[in-house]
Amino acid sequence: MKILILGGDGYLGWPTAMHLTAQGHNVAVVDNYLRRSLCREENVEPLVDVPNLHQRTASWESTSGYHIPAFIGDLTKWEFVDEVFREFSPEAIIHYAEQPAAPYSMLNRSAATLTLCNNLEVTANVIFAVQQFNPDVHIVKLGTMGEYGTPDIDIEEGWLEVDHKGRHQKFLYPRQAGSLYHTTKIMDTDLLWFYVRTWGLRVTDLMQGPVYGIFTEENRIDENLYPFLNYDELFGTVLNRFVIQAVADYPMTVYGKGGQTRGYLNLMDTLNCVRLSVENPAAKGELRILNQFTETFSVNQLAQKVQRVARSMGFKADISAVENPRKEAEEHYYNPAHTGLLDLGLKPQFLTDKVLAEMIEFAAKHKKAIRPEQIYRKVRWDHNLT
Ligand code: USQ
Repeated sequence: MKILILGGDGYLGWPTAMHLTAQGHNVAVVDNYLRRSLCREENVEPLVDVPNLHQRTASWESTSGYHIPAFIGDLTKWEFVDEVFREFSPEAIIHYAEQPAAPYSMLNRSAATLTLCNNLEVTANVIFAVQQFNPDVHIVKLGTMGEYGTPDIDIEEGWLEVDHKGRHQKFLYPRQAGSLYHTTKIMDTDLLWFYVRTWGLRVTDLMQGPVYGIFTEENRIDENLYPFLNYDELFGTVLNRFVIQAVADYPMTVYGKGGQTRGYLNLMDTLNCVRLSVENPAAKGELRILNQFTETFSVNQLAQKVQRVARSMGFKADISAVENPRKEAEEHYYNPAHTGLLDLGLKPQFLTDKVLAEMIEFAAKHKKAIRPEQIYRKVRWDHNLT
């Protein structure tokens, strides 16, 4: 299939591009390096330097023979969207092109406004472009499990059947996010649902949990093909952070009581979930919602797993309960459904000791590059915006 990946420079976008070409698809990537420039502005950087998209596509082409055209530009600008769609008319679009970090969205007023405007404008432009150029195109949109929040009832896969005063209706499952970033994802879902009803678009909205890992089948051959591995408080996700903290002899930063439970998945599972979604498209006029994670863990459980494996490898790997900069439930019920992707054929790769040991080994190899001051800067979520 002809697949356009928006946000093709990112932690998920670049590995997805390689994976889909290796599976025989014809892929192009689009990015404006927003995440790179925000990291630079905030003085944080990934563990390992990541070459730019032109360099990475050239490295991938020389090792694999697959060519991936790269469009560099801003998808909030219609002229650029128009150019990309005219040059590469896709059959499917994978939309990752958003400011992806919850803590960054809570940093200050300009970060909040940027997150809101960027995420919603890109989603709107994707919808308008599909309607204008080819309404049959399947949009696969990366949403987040965080859209649901942590309600005290089971979380369903996107929808809730409601019986009310003797009548029945199916609604989007109630959403109540914990950060502005997560709230923009709810707004994305609403926009997509509106245009599915109005224009009969074909959409899959993937509610993804936090992702961990660095290796994929495609990138092991060449360090230049690795994705960003951020471990700072703004852009790093929790398990990647804990692995690097353990190696840096920095006590693992469990926020508050550590009972916060989420649905996690390996980076390789993200690639398979997205591929399965693209290869089995939603019907016309359907908003298909799939919960994208493989196992649930509390933050305490994650820290203890990392501690056990890291200690067996000679690291101290202490755990420290630090003040929680976020506003979130630290002990709560969590039971989300996730059968849709398994039904499509997903074979999960669970968080085994071997997977953790490999991540720890990688971090240890790059230990000298770790900057501890990036790890915990206490961006409080309940402060006044400035
Ligand atoms: N946490 C800690 N210590 C840390 C970092 C995080 O205890 O040092 C806790 C957080 O308070 C939270 C949990 O770990 O309860 C997960 O945090 P995270 O930073 O790994 O994930 P989050 O900010 O929710 O966002 C990440 C991705 C985002 C994606 C989301 C899926 O950055 O793009 O949408 O995971 S989910 O969390 O299911 O909404």
